[in-house]
Amino acid sequence: KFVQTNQVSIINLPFSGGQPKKGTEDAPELIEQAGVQNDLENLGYSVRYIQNPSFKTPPQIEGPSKDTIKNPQYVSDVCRQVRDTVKSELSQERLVVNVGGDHSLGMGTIEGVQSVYDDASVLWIDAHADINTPESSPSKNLHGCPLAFSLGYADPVPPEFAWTKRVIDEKRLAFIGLRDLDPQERAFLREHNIAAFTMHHVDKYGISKVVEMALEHINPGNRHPVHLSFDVDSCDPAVAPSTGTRVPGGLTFREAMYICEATAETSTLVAIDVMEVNPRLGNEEDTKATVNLARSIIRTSLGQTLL
Ligand code: Z70
Ligand code: MN
Ligand code: MN
Ligand code: MN
Repeated sequence: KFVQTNQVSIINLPFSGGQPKKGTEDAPELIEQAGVQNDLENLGYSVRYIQNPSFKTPPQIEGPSKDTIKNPQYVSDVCRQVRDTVKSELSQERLVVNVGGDHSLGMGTIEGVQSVYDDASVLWIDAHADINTPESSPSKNLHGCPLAFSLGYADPVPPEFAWTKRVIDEKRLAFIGLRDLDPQERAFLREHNIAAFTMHHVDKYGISKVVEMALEHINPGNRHPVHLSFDVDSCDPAVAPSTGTRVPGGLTFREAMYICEATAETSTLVAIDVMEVNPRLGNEEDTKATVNLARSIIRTSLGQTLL
């Protein structure tokens, strides 16, 4: 174990600036109200909650421009604060649970984790690879770009993101759940030989083999701390209906839990992100199901279903 204590910091990240749909800023509060603190206390953890209410409001309206990334200063400012908070909590030998918010926050959580555990592996569970550079991004939404910053692919780096660094190596990164890739994303995955397991691989090998291959690739012998970054759109829209980009043919609820359980079993987890829940999308039942999924991802990754 890399974290010896039973202390967990849950960092609420109410933020939607990395994509165009309002609503992901409402998710942390609803996930908190679902009873996550109680879940973790029942597992023997002591929980500290960190709120970031200021993330909800853009500091100023940034001019819409068709050819450049959206809200760069807002996303940058928030992600830099996220990096610092994650770093500070991990430095106190606590586990960190980051509750988003949209997945642009990942550039902040990754840098925060890497600043304390610089050989940590990243397991990215997503329908998307989120590895576009600002230039390659067809949508210009920054939630499609966090990994390009963490891998140092953005060239040129937009001035707002000059603080980002190449903090992870490709051999410490694996994906599960991919099924919606842009052309340059596919090129990066191939060119750099990144362990990318699509839904086709989940069908072909089954989830247990895929998770085994992914973890063996990024974390041979369980010698590295693991950062699990979970975008709920990796799951099928039937399981995670309230999310901004629903892509058919995703993970079942059990496949998602299997990933969390297998990660928990390694005893190497230092940080989890749960991202892209948007309670304003879908009906009340949809929102309940998606919030409940997020709650299950958190408690299962922290050992709920292990003997
Ligand atoms: C696309 C882009 C994305 C989430 C959509 C989509 C990225 N590759 N990520 N929804 N969560 O815009 O770059
Ligand atoms: Mn994502
Ligand atoms: Mn590193
Ligand atoms: Mn996604």
